[in-house]
Amino acid sequence: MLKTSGFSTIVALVLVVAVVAATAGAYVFISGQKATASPPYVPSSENNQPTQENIVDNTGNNASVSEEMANIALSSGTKIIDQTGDWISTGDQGDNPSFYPIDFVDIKEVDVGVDENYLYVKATFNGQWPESDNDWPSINGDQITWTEFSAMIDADNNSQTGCLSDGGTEIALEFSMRMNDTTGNPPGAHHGYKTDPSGIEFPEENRYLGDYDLSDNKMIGGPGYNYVTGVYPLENLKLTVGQGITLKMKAESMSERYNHAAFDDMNFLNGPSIVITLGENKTINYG
Ligand SMILES: [Ca+2]
Ligand SMILES: [Ca+2]
Repeated sequence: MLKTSGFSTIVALVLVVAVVAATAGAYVFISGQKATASPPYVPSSENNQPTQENIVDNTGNNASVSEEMANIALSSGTKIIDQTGDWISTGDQGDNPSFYPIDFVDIKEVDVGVDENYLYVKATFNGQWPESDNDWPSINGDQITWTEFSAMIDADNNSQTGCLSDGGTEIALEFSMRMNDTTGNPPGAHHGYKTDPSGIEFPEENRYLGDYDLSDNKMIGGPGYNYVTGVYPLENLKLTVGQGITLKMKAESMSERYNHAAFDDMNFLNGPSIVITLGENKTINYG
């Protein structure tokens, strides 16, 4: 029989604790649930510039980012508060003539934070995104099928440079969810970001050279939550802490009848400019 001294038992226990801690560190913690860690930055197959190696390596680590890390950066960042029930008409043909008050399309607050490696953007809505296909509302017999939040960044505060169709933006961050869609993680939920405007305005999918689809990675928030949080390497975005940027944001949804069943605009189409300094602890009442 193997005899184990008290000392070696302690050593063994310490080793076990260390291994468990190291393993836990390799997971992304999302709302108390463990999700297996894959590097959250994966370029889409359509566009390989820059390469996946660049994306994983250019921050100096494997990009295992927890929601807790995001919340620390966001809590010392900039908070932009939006009204609720502030629907607008875009003037497009596909507009719903009387917008549906879909609470999960209604932006309530956007938080922007940075640490030395990442930009964090969290959008909070007035209600939670559908958790499953059965949760998508039908209003007056019109089935809602899609929702999207976008944050466009005019990184040089010049509306005449960048993607002119997006208002002179150099970066586009996008979160969306579609009914009856089995792809994405969780199913139906997609997020990603675009960089390096090409100068081509149409077709729309050619507007940016850098196109990163993060949908294979577990979304922070999203389905079943009233928020979505995105994490982006500052180096890929060519942004630095302390830089002043202009934000243009919107949330919109589609139904079986309307291209815009509801539309909440935070300066994407109209309204006062939202100019922030990355890393500044400040509250802005957008109104
Ligand atoms: Ca709103
Ligand atoms: Ca610009």
